[in-house]
Amino acid sequence: MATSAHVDTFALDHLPPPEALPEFIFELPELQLPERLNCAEALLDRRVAAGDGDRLCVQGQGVRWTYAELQQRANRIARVLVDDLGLVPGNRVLLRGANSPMLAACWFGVVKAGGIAVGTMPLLRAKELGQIIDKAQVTHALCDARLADELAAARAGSPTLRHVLHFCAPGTMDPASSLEAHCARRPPHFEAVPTAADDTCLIAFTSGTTGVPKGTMHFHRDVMAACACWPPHVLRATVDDVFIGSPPLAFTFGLGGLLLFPMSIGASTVLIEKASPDALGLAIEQYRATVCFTAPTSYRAMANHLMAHPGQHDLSSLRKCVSAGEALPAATRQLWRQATGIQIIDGIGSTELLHIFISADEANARPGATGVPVPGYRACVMDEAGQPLPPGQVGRLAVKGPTGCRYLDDERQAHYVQDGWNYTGDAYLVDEAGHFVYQARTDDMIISGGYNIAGPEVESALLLHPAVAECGVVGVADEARGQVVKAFVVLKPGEAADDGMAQALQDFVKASIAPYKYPRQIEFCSSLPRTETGKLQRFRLRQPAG
Ligand code: 3UK
Repeated sequence: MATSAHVDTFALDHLPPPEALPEFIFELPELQLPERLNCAEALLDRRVAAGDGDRLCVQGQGVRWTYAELQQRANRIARVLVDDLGLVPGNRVLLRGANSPMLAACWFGVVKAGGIAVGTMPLLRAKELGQIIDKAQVTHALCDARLADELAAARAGSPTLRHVLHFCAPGTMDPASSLEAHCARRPPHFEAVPTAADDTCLIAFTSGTTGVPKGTMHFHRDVMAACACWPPHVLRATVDDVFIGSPPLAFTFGLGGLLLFPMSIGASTVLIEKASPDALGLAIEQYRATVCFTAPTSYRAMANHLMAHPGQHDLSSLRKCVSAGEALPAATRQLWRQATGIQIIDGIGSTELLHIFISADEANARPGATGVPVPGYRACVMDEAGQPLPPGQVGRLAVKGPTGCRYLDDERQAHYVQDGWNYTGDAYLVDEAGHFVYQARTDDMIISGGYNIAGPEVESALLLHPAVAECGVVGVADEARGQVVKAFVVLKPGEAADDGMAQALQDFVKASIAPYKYPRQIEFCSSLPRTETGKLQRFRLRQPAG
């Protein structure tokens, strides 16, 4: 192994001990990576050196940058970090902003300089930012000026954070102190720091909804491994594709899908700030985007909109659509196909494993199933004792491959990694054809009257009813049955939320899946609680109303 280029050894010092790591496998020829590797150099500088500098790379917020232009911006940012702010390789740099070309330039600037990028979701408040800063011992921050307040509040209690620069500063801020002003005073050249392939370049915090956030550490080689597995084997986009989508770059689903993967093939990406289903539909049309990444609910909302207002949006440029973050209900797959003709590519990934490890392309998609292990990965459904289960039986999903879980100084490492396998916390079964079929998060399984019931299966059944816009199904405490199935249902506009509707929905579910799974309780609501990454917050549905 090449020696580390980190001068600040914080990441090295806080990796899990070797015996707590998952097994890593690098069997594919494309996973034979060099020992010296800076992934920013590999994705950006090499592209420019190969003569593709004039190709369009990133657009959004009124700008269009070629690869050479992004490189120059990243170089100036790296110079500012090193020359003005004293960054040394291994320092952690917090990034805060909605998706934008400038945020992408910051990511590449940090990583070229040998820094460790720490992305943060735009909606995080001071308390959560403070936890992240403390956990990752963040030393520097680059922050969109419009999101400055919460970071300023967090900074008061976070002594490690020494330097903050703002970008996109409005007229009211001192323009000379902005990141852009610093950049203008620096040359557009910067040689990437020759990091080791196993130097950490990214600490991604989980979008977990409870407890202290967990930081997952990823090496330069992990980034290149993620680019070498799912994108060429399943997505198979081309250099002329225009990527677009909603997940924040702070979420590794967005970082990969909207930045690393397009750049790994010399394609271009559109980074939009607001990506509600409406805004995303509009942007797809405006930019003639061809490859879209978003969550299942967003496809459902866009499809419903398209069907309700035919001809209003022209999404004919789209050719590939990727769904991840939570299970894709068969009804949503079908609806999107009806609305656009496109078969969605579903894929399960996790922050711990960086990106997607089980998926199916358009030709192999099976409604209700996630797919098969992505080349480079192995997956297995295990019983409680860690033994593989036969097809058809529900157990715990275990995965290994070229990427894997390394929590930053966290006892929960022993929970995610057992016997060299990454346990994602999902209950799955493998069907006779070898497809992995999602059931539920293991701790979300509903046990009612002795039966195991997976909430998402009931949700999928309800979503096929024409009156249902969205729904969430959880178990609530019940004296007689232990738990009973309860559905929270958002109806489409104009539908009546009354007892007759509840009865109709119950009958509808009983007619399509085993009757004991039907929701004994139904509560109508106007929206469902979701994370910034589109995941339903089931724990909030379980809390008694109040
Ligand atoms: C769930 C899915 C069923 C599953 C992610 C793609 O979601 C991502 O990372 P997170 O750490 O959450 C991981 C958990 O989310 N999940 C994700 N995708 C699916 N469940 N079908 C799916 N297609 O519980 C998993 O354990 O937030 C997704 C790429 C990168 C990611 N970080």
